Amino acid sequence: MKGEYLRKYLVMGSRNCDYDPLLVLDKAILGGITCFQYREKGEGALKGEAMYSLGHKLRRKCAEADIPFIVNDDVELFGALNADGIHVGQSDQSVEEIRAKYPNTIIGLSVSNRKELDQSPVQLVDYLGAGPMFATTTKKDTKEVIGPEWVKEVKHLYPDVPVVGIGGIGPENSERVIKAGADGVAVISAITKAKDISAVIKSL
Ligand code: 3NM
Repeated sequence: MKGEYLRKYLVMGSRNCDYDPLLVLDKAILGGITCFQYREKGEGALKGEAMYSLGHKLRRKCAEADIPFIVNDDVELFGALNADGIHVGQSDQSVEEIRAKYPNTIIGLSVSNRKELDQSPVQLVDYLGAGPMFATTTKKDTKEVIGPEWVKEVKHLYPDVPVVGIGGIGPENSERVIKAGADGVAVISAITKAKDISAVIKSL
């Protein structure tokens, strides 16, 4: 995966939106996102048929706009939606298993500290998600805030692996993440909760 796809990476599920997620995605695509992750998580998250149905619609919009469509965690959903890639955390299905089954798909892996990085099969992934960069209330079980210095460390150790920062990122602090060496910023609430989604994406 080229690092430039990570530049403005919207992560989103129905729980993150105050109105129709399909409309939010439309606005975000118009605003200039470069990648999308369907992350159907949190209290009241859709399950089963409702999750698949929304996933299909979001997937179609990304395909039409030529934006990579990544699914969070759920390998079955990833397969059913014919997604471009899957993003996993440290305690999800192992990268080795996913790579063995899907040699050519995009795999992203979250790394929140040096210990996690050292135990990760970095050679098998297409990009790393580094976070949380800043405090966030969007995800309840985040690891300790580690800050943009973490991006610098990851890039120093793996200069050729694309890295996207995540966690508490918005227009006011995205520059710090990029200046630390990130290929891009992954954002939920700063985009999904914005009054003017286009303006926020432009200023990221
Ligand atoms: N992963 P917001 S932080 C999904 O640190 C997620 O790995 C994180 O939401 C990590 O942009 C996070 O609203 C939530 O802060 C990001």
